[in-house]
Amino acid sequence: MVQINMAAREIVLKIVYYGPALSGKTTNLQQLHAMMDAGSRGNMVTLDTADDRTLYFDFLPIQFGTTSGFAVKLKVFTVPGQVMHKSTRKVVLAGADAVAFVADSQRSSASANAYSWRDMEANLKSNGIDFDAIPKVVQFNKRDLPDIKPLAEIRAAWGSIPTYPAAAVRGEGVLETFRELLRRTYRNLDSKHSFATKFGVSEEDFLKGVFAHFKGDPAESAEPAELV
Ligand SMILES: Nc1nc2c(ncn2[C@@H]2O[C@H](COP(=O)(O)OP(=O)(O)OP(=O)(O)O)[C@@H](O)[C@H]2O)c(=O)[nH]1
Ligand SMILES: [Mg+2]
Repeated sequence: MVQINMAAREIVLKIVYYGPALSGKTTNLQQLHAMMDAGSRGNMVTLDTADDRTLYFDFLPIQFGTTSGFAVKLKVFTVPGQVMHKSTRKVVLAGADAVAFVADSQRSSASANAYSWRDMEANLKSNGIDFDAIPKVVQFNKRDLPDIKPLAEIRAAWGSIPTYPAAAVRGEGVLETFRELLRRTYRNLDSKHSFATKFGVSEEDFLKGVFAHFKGDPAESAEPAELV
């Protein structure tokens, strides 16, 4: 859960990338890491099996300042998607402040996506986290592959939950997903902790603070046409 340290003027947030096996969670973190300037990111920790499947988690620490002098630390994790790692997913999800759900857009992955979404809901609840209230964004990854669900169909099915198209392997849609998640995280924090008035950190200040450290920051989320 969010840690706010008034004396050190510092806030620590935990963000978790969740989703079925092979959907591209680790790839999202690798791309975020590659796009950041070296001063704001820490080393990315990856615990893999031999065939590149996440065994325990990936971890990417990000640190930035805001114009009001507040330091923000983001601890970004991925869970291992393979079904057998259920208990690990629950542990990694503990204390999460926001979740990015990475779904695989291929039609053949629909049931794996649905299974993983329900698994996330159950694991959030068993960690005492309010599933409805936690900030979340859904990314439909692998838009570069054939036989994917059209975005219109996806959005009709997901209703009010924001969905972002991506081809994470090409770095497309990765920042857009992250930006929307951070925006929602900020708004949630502000409503719970009056962030803007108490700490003098506005939404713009918060988002600018982090996105100043990314190369090729996409301006307000214009959707790359080729992903639709
Ligand atoms: N075609 C295509 N392949 C992708 C995309 N994103 C990731 N991949 C590939 O999909 C495979 C799995 O990606 P990972 O990022 O390791 O998936 P994961 O969700 O971390 O998988 P687990 O750790 O097992 O849960 C890798 O071979 C990636 O290169 C994409 O946008 N398009
Ligand atoms: Mg992985």
